[in-house]
Amino acid sequence: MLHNPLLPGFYPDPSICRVGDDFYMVTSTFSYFPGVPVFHSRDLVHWEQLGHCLSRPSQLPLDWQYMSGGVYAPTIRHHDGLFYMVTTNVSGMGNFYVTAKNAAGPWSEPHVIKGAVGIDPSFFWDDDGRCYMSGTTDWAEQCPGVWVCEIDLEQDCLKGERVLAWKGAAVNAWSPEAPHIYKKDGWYYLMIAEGGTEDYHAVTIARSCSPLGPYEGYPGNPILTHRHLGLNYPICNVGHGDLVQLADGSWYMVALASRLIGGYHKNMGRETFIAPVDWSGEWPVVSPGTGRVEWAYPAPALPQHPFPPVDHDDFSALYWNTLGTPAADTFSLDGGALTLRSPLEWLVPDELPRLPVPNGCPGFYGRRQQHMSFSAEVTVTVPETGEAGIMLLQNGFNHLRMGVKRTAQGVAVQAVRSEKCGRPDYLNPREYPRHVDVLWTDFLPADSVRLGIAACGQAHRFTVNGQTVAGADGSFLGSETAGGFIGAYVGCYVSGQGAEAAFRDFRYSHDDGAAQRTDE
Ligand code: 6LW
Repeated sequence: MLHNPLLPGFYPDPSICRVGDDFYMVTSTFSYFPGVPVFHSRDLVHWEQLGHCLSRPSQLPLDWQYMSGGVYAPTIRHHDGLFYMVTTNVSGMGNFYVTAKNAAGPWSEPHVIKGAVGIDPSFFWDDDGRCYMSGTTDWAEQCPGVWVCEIDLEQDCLKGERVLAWKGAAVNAWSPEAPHIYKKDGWYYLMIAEGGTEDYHAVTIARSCSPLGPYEGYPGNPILTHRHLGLNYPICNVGHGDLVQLADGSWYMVALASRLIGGYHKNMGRETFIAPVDWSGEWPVVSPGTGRVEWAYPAPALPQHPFPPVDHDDFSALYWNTLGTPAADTFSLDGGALTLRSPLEWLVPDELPRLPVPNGCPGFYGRRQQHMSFSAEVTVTVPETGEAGIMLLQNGFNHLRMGVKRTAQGVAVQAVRSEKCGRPDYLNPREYPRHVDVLWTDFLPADSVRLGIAACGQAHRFTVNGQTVAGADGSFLGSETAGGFIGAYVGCYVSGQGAEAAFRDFRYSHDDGAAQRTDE
């Protein structure tokens, strides 16, 4: 079976392409480093991560970045023996692409595309070899819509004027974005997302006899949305899709959506889902028969190709990220042990969730929360200065953490809930009240301690050496209250000027069975 979510956890804005018998997929990563993970599959069911498109600081500068800044929606395509990944670094570089002969890398240095405004870039090659770029109009432009323009990949610039190709299906459509062009039966189809990335999200489509338009909307739009299913439907905010055609001619769509945890709370952010598409007629029919994204579908008729399981607990696994671009001395891995360094006390200042250091990581190394019910534990060596521990991080303001620090009374162990709601990622964070609650404190005569955070839905528990010491509701950890575009990470943190801490034996386990996928 094909199970949803296809990529559980914070894997938004999926883009997919096929090269022969192999499928490749990328997703957006905002301020996490390395950026834009690349996944590979041969059957659409099993996926392995090959690496990242943006793995060097020169490809992904993240200076003084909001956590929801950085890298927005990527597109992956393959043309003439080369992979192209085109995306936007919204806080500096703008629209750029990187190329690779092998999707596992190495990927090139960024090619910044001159004259390409807005976000959500995509490439389409016509049969005559010309390449067209599509993207959204800039937020500052008067007319929201998606644009198309021929692009010169020798000079990395647009050829001629951008054409406002389509403004979306709805009258005064919100946030027309995520355009991709496909050619089928002589028509150029322009598929976009509209309605915004929250509960009005939708996928709509138009077509033209020229890649530059004019595009005419499908009268049956949208082709996919859950906007009419209400805020209790367990898969919500479906949109931002990309299509792939299999060798047998059948089609599939990958799209982003969120699983709800205990109400309209999307702690894990936007995840990657998949649905079959019947495109035997003139317009694509997504998830035929039900019209909504299901928890499972029959697998495509392809030979099964599983991959060996990944040890997610190994700090060197590809799933681990720093928050921000790490400086050379930010962290080191020695065998199974991690040493993490912080340039400053980053859990206090009001400037967060903007990354508090220029082109640097404040002192966080984590992996995505991928399950509604999970448990994570790590052994922390008490740092000489500063504080270190385990954290379930939505952003710098909104997190649960269990940490240790040296005090005059001895080694203090604390469970902390930090909340600052009111969409601080978009607006001036100072305008919103922040609550930092110390839920539990004790003093231990130890130099190292095993700290844990576990969740069963929104009921979160803090553990010390395997014993539960405190609990907290976690429903403030979703972007619908915390703001921004990202999903929760769980990992190791250290905070304090020059503070350094060692971590070992990280364990992440989960209890999500098939039943919990449906939020039962
Ligand atoms: C992305 C836009 C969107 O660029 O959210 O859901 C933005 N869609 O297309 C950030 O992921």
